[in-house]
Parts: sequence; C-alpha cells; structure tokens
Amino acid sequence: MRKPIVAGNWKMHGTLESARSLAAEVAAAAGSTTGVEVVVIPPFVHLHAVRNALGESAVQLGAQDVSPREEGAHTGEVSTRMLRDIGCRYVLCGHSERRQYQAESNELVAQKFMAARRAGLLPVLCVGESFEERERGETEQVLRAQLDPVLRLGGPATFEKALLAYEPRWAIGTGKTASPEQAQDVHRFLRSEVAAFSATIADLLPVLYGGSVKAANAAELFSQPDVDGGLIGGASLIATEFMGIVAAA
Ligand code: G2H
Repeated sequence: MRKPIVAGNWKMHGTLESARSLAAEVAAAAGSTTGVEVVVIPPFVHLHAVRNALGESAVQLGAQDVSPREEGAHTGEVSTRMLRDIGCRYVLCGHSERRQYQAESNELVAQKFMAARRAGLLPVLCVGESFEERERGETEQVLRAQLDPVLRLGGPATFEKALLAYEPRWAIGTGKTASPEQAQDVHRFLRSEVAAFSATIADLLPVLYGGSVKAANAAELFSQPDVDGGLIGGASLIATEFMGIVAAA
C-alpha cells in the first residue's frame, strides 16, 4: 500500500510573513492528518521560517532544487547537507520550470537526484512532455530520456527511496489538467519503466501528478490506481484550497 502524498510547491511566491502564516495555517489544518503525507516546498530563503512555523505538526518540508555538488566554491548554490540541516525531507529535482528556464539537462538533473539520495533526502524526480511532443506522439520517448540518465547513475535501486512526479508541461499553471485517464496511462508507463529494474521498488514507488491540480479535480485524478497524490503549484498558496486537495487524497 502506498501512502498518498500531497506536496505544495510554492515556487517563487510570497514574503517571509506570508510564508510563515501559510505554513502555520497548513500545520493547524493538517495537524491530525495521518493518512496523507503533507509536504510544503517554499523558496530557499523561507525554509527556516517555515520550519519553525510548522512546529511539531506532521507536515514535512521540501526544497525546490539542490546543488549536485557537496560543498565548496559554488556561489549561489545550496547543498544537500544544508537542506538536511534545515529540516528538509524532500527535494524537487528537474522541475519543468528549471528544465525550461534554467536549461537543466537530463544529466544535470540525474546528478542532483543522486546527490540528494546520497544525503538521505527523498528526491522527487519531475518528468513531463511538452504539448508539441505529445502531439507528435513522443511522450514515452521524452519520459524515457528523462528517466534513463537517472537509472544509469543509480542502477536497479535508484527509486528505492525516491519519488516520481509526472508534470505534463502543457498542464502547468495553464488551467489545463491532464484527464484522469491521460494521467493514469503515463503513470502506469513510468511505473513499468521502473519495474523493468525492480518490480518491488516500482510497486512501492509514489508517483505524483502535477499540473493545475485543484480541490475540484483532485479526487478524480487521485482515484486512478497509479496516481499516488499530487505536486501542487498555484493551488497550494491558498491554505483552504490546498487542504481541500489533501482531503481528496
Ligand atoms: C506544476 C505544478 C506544481 P501548477 O508545476 O509544481 O504547478 O499546479 O500551478 O500547475
């Protein structure tokens, strides 16, 4: 049995004060939630304040990115150890916005993923195709190219303590959501790619869906057998909406 996970990716939004109060609201609302793992993923500069605002609640902390390097002269980078130190359990690797706007390659994303694993963080490998790629029937090919470097570096146990997130690029922040069937098809494909290395690991692997999820469409998406929760962007910035999604998981 896979426990559902709902993670709120706050992207580059908010102030110190709004981050604190959103975290406190989520912590208060999720206080008694045990059947769903609730995660918040604020910008780096708000991690410490959010950690404190979450207090003793079960809500977990994640980061939006990480350096593939351990330490040293890498101006502007944040290491896995720093993330551990500040209380992160999760880290996003290869979110589509980083692939698109920061030109992160599949190889760089794989290095970040492995660095996170080595440090004992739970990396969330984000994969997804563009609208044009889907139209050309290249979805599986694109996803395979995103998975392969990670599997090559990590070997059969790559996804043992990790997560996958499927984010069709055409559904991110656009209001367009993949239909539950479209999401299920891709999630099944992703799980089968991992199963080719280890059926047991594939079976336990949480595969989250991301892309314009809201309280109104979450239940249908989450009812699919291979959809284990969501990576939520815009809708995670409003505590009541985010908790509506948690309730649907
Ligand atoms: C996909 C998602 C969360 P949104 O990026 O990462 O964002 O829910 O705003 O489409």
